[in-house]
Amino acid sequence: MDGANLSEYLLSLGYEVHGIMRRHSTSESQDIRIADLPVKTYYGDLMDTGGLERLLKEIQPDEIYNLAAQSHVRVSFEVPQFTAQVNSIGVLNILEAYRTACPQAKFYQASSSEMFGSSVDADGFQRETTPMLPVSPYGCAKLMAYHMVRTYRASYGLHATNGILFNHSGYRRGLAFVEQKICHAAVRIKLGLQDSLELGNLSAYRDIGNSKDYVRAMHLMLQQPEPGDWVVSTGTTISIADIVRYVYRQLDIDVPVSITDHNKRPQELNYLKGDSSRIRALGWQPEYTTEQTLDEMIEHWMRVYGALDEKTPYLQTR
Ligand code: GDR
Repeated sequence: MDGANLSEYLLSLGYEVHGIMRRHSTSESQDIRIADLPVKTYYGDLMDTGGLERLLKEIQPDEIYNLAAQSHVRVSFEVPQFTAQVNSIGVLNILEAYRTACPQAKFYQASSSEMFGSSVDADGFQRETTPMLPVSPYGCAKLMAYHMVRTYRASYGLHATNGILFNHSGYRRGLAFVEQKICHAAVRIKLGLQDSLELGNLSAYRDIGNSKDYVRAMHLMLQQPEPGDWVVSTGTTISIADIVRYVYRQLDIDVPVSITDHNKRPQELNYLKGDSSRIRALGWQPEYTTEQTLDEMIEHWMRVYGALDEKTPYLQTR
């Protein structure tokens, strides 16, 4: 999602965009979200150090955005070692390739609010200075990467930056993430295509922005004379139960939610609300509220299911 939205934004600014993608056995779906964009793509993987170095040498980018990860928090409990390999060692691999092949470039690392874990400041916010106490293999792995970026910045004078992004979404969001799962299921329930919604923990709170706003923040960070670490968030928070209530109300439906263990995590991050004053002081602010982002997703699925003959490669490969 962020790769596609960031590509779109950079292209609109006149950038030439190169993207690395993993090879899947279903090759028709691996670049589905950027298929319509003039992005030059290459096969690559954060584990393939030689390939990363060769590509960076060849392309000589001005800016590098590392958005690659095993990005699902619950799944990180099922594949903790793989998650640590990709989300920690993988970042170290790309930092090494960057340092060797194009140290004059600027580097962005997709750090995450999941790094805060159980830690909240007394005023109810998380910010750049909040202690980080992750509660998932995903959060632990992202935290190591965050510190690697800081270490490489300080040790080698690289323009290496962490964006500490809180949850963000939009119509391109994968279906495994809760707000997209809810919007998709609710539209299907509305249209009589499905009769139930299965979720895990409804009492967690998340600060949910819009990916289109957040990719602007990523780019803004790399335009700063000095690298740093910036929180990106809306400053509001909503429970999963309230997301369900809002989406049901928009669609005028009312179906009980079934709670399944399969959708729960061994340990939950209960509460996120980010203070993004530092990046707002640079001129960034979100254009979308959480509710407007949910509306965007509801409308997307209504359009997809309302017009199945429409050319919708996004749907066809799901
Ligand atoms: P999160 O997003 O873990 O915050 O990480 P996710 O949407 O997976 O979960 C948000 C909250 O919803 C609860 N939940 C469920 N979640 C999922 N996926 N599926 C369910 O059925 C369900 N039911 C309840 C979760 O327990 C949790 O509390 C996202 C990812 O995009 C990360 O990559 C990113 O780093 C962080 O946001 C910021």
